[in-house]
Amino acid sequence: MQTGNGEGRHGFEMTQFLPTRRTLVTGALAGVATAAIASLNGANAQSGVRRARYGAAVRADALAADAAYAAALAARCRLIVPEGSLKWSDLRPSATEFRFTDADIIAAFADRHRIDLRGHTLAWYGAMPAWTEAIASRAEAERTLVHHIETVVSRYAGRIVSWDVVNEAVPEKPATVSDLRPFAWTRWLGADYIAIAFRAAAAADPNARLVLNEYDVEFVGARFAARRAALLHIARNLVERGVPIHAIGLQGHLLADREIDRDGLQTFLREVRVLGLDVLVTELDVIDASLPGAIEVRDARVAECARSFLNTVAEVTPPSAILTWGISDRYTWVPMYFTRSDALPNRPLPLDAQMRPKPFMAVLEQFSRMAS
Ligand code: 9MR
Repeated sequence: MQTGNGEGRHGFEMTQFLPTRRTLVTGALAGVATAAIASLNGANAQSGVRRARYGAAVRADALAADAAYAAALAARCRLIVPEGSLKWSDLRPSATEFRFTDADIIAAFADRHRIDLRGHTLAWYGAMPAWTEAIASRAEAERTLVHHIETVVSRYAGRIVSWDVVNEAVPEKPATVSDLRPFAWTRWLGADYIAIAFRAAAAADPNARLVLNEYDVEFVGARFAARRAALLHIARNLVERGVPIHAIGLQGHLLADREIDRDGLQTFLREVRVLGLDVLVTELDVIDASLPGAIEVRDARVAECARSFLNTVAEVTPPSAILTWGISDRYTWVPMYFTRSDALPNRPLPLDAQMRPKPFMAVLEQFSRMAS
């Protein structure tokens, strides 16, 4: 099993924390972020290094159509991950076809700008095409899952440096630690689908970093504690059986009205480190539906929420990557589920809809290394 820093194709040096010119300029411009970032030097002093590379989830259609969006990604990201283009729903119109057009657009952009790629995701209940419901046996399920992973991972071997192999295996509200979210793979393969997926990914690209990705593990409350316990149970099981897994991905879709469970999350992260696993923040954004409408107040609260989360993580284990789920409020999934009652547009991401940096970006600059 590999552990370590998650270095990518385009280099990964351990850099001592030093504020960059951009950090200072943006920090000054941001103004309202000053309070939010004031305590960050403490976090970085504690962790000693700012090892996380910054990245963002990318939409292929927007990349092709929107030059300002493409420029913002190229200017800031050391890593990108397709937001949808590598999901089964997007790649697999039928049991016999693969459609790589959109994923290839994003991969070509990454190559052109010397940005590393992450892959999302090889097994996820949320993106199963309808045809998988017709799978009729354990053998067929295993064959289908393994064939998909072999085909997709080997196509991008050496280019996708890390994969969210299994996404959201834990049910919304697990009753026991071994509860799994039901879908086609659990129906036929039970809990084995997880090890099967990790082993197939490792066989297809032995150098890729393999990640178990999960959401809603950060907050105070019994449901979140149960989710941490269930996630740890899966990870421990894999490590004890020698299944190749390298990291836990904390999605980090932060609910602005919930308190981060500092003790609970840090205890969990220490356990993750004991297992020899790395930690990434894979889908960070701040769900602002409950926050006041006033933009300066809202943006400051969003930045503070992200800071509090990243600080809690970095004190135990500086993540090897921090990716936001999108880079600009122009393209975000948040209004699909969390529209505001005042009908104002959501502002969950580090750049606003005009690609201007918000206080959230200043926080990210304190915790991670950007493209330049
Ligand atoms: O942001 C993604 C959205 O555009 C898609 O419609 C949706 C379904 O594929 O998935 C969203 O991304 C999710 C990610 O894949 C897994 N974690 C939660 C993300 C937000 O819902």
